[in-house]
Amino acid sequence: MRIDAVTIFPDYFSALDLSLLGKAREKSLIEFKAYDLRDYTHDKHRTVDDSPYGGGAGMLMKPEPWGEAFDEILTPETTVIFTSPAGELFKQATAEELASQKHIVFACGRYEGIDQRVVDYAKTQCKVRMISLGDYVLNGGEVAAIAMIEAIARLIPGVIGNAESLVEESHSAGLLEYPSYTKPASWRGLDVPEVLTSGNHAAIAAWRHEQAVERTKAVRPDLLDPESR
Ligand code: JFE
Repeated sequence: MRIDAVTIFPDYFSALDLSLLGKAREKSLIEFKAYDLRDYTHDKHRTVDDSPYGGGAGMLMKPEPWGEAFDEILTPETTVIFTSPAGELFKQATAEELASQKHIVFACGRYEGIDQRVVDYAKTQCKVRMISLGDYVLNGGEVAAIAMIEAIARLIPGVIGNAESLVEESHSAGLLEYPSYTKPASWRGLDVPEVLTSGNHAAIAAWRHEQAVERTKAVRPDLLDPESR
C-alpha cells in the first residue's frame, strides 16, 4: 500500500519513521511520502493562503497549489482523504475499509481550511472522503492524518508482529478493553485479581468479558446501544 500526504508541514510526518511503522516501511509493506504544498507555488513567498470571499476571520488555503500537487500525485485508483472537523467520524471500521486501498493521499489543511473547489476538483479525479478524527478542533490536518495512518497501517498483514492481537481485537470489537496486569502479583499493596493467577482459562475469559461490559456501561454506554450504531 502507498500512503502520501500533502501538507505545508512535512516534518510532522517524521513520526512515521519510528517504531512499527518505520519497520513496515523498511520491509516495503508500506510506502510513504510527504509532499510539501509550497513546492507547487510559483511566487517568491511560496504563498498558499488568501482571504475568504464573503468575509470572516482568518485565511483559507488557495486552490492553485493543491491543483498542481494533485495533478502530479493522484491517479484514478487513489482515495483522497481531507481531514476535517466537518467530515464523517473516523472509526475502526473506517480504518478497516481504508486498509484495503492501493493508494491513499491525505490532504492536510491549515489556517481555517481549504477552498471547497479543491475537494470538488479531487472528486473529478478519484474517490474522495472528508474524515474527522473526533469532535474537537485541531490547528490543521496533520495530527489527524498521522493518527489515521497509524490505525490503517497496523491492519496491514505483517505490520504488527503479533497477528493474534488483531484477532483478539476483532473478537472484543464494540467493547472497551478489560483491565490488564503484569508482574509483580503484589505491588505497593495492590494485588492482581486472583482469577488471573488461577490458571482457569474459562473463568479468566468470563471475568475479562464482564469487566469489558461493566467498563463500557460506565464510560461509553453509546457503544452498547444498537440504535447508536
Ligand atoms: C484542518 C480549523 C478553524 C478548522 C471548523 C485545516 N478532527 C479534526 N479536528 N480538527 C481537524 C480535524 C482539522 C483538520 C484540518 C483543521 C482542523 N484546521 C483548523 C480552524 C475552523 C476549522 O473547522 C484547518
